[in-house]
Amino acid sequence: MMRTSVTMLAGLLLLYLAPGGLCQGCAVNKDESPLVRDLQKKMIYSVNTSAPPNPSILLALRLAQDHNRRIEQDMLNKLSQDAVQRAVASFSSGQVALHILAQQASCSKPRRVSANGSTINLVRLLEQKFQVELQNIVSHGNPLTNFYQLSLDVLALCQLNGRVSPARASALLSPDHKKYYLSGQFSVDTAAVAVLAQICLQTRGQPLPLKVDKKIRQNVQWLVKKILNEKRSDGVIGNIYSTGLAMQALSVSSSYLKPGDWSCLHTLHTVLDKIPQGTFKNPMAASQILPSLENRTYLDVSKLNCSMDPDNLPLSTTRPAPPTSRPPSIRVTYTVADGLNNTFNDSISVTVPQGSVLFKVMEVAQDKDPSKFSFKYTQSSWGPYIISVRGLQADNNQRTYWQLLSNGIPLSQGAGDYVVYNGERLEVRFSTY
Ligand code: CBY
Repeated sequence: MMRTSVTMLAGLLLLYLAPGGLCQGCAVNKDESPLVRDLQKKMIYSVNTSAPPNPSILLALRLAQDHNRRIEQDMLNKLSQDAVQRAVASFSSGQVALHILAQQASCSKPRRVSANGSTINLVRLLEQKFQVELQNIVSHGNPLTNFYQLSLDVLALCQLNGRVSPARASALLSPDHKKYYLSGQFSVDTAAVAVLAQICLQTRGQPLPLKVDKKIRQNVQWLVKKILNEKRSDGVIGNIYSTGLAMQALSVSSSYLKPGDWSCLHTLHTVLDKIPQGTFKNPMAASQILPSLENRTYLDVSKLNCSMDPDNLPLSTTRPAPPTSRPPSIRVTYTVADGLNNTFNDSISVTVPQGSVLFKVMEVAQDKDPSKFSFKYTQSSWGPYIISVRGLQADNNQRTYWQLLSNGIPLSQGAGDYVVYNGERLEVRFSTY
């Protein structure tokens, strides 16, 4: 009897001392929680009826402590409708994966999503889309999308016990420059989701064959080391927009960390400091940071108990009013360049109201001189994504894209979010990643 209690106590102590472990207390305290609630409310207000519903937002809201049940139910219904209507043709594999996680987090069954009298099996659809991604690797050397989405696919299939072989998945997510680097820069976001996916494979279902288990350990060890290499002195990992996913990855792989490798609380406080500055204004950015503020990860979605949710997040019906006074004008230089074949390189001076985003600059330039500055974009979950400038189009199979730069340095925000300042030199450059 005595011995059992001693063993139990020792076990508890170990759990407490484990780096990044459950009891380390990497959660916001009472004083800080209004910041988190604020972020949550902004995400809810951002939902706009003309844009397609966004599964990352519901996923994040479901992982939070506080809830507004009516709004979450409403989002779930809209996502189900969208899945039934658009999934087969226009969803990428990663979008299907996020829809699956959002459904699971809402205690709803991703294998039977119904709306308007139709039903769709999202897990089967993902299995099919995942196969098409793998075929594209064989035929073009690249997946149809990217390794971020392949990792989301493995994560969602693993959580739902879908068809995914751990042996093949571990080969797919093995260390490789082409998989984890974008434009010569290590992609912390991609690595973080790859860690979540592989920890899922390790901990769900049957124990893995020794060889596969070893391979996954090696992969995770490499990914964790690379993620830690991207840690800045202020605790940001990669950039501020990859930090939320990196926190999730490091907190599920605490057994791979040495004491002192990472202070979760240090990172958490830096993130909290950025909330009032509007750094996470983009609802997609908010959705990727929120789970880490709640000390949760995407691996927790299967553990949520929806009937226990409090309905404690009241929303005021009046939205914050936009400012009315007219801001002064500022002037910037805007350049479009074909950085690969040097077929053009043109600049224009543009005047816009203070507080304008890069996208506005691009529109004004396009109006002034369409023959040089015309462009096309698609609406992504992050906002406008530039697909072509002056008829020159980005191509995933060639790994080409339109890179956004300020004074020669790549932006860490998209054209719809980046606020320009007076005298700035902005550029949109055709590049490879
Ligand atoms: N989502 C995806 O497939 C996107 C995965 C992702 C790794 C993503 C970042 C990470 C995330 N957390 O969501 C990603 N970006 C990718 C893969 C890409 C490539 C897309 C093409 C492909 N192979 O699928 C590519 C071309 C390398 C890319 N991102 C380009 C850009 C630039 C877009 C410019 C344009 N043409 O409009 C840009 C603006 C970088 C630049 N300076 O040109 C860019 N990305 C940025 C800044 C970002 C961050 C956005 C942060 C923000 N606040 O807006 C990002 C979070 C993200 C989205 N990209 Co990419 C990375 C970061 O900075 N931490 C799956 C889907 C289902 O949701």
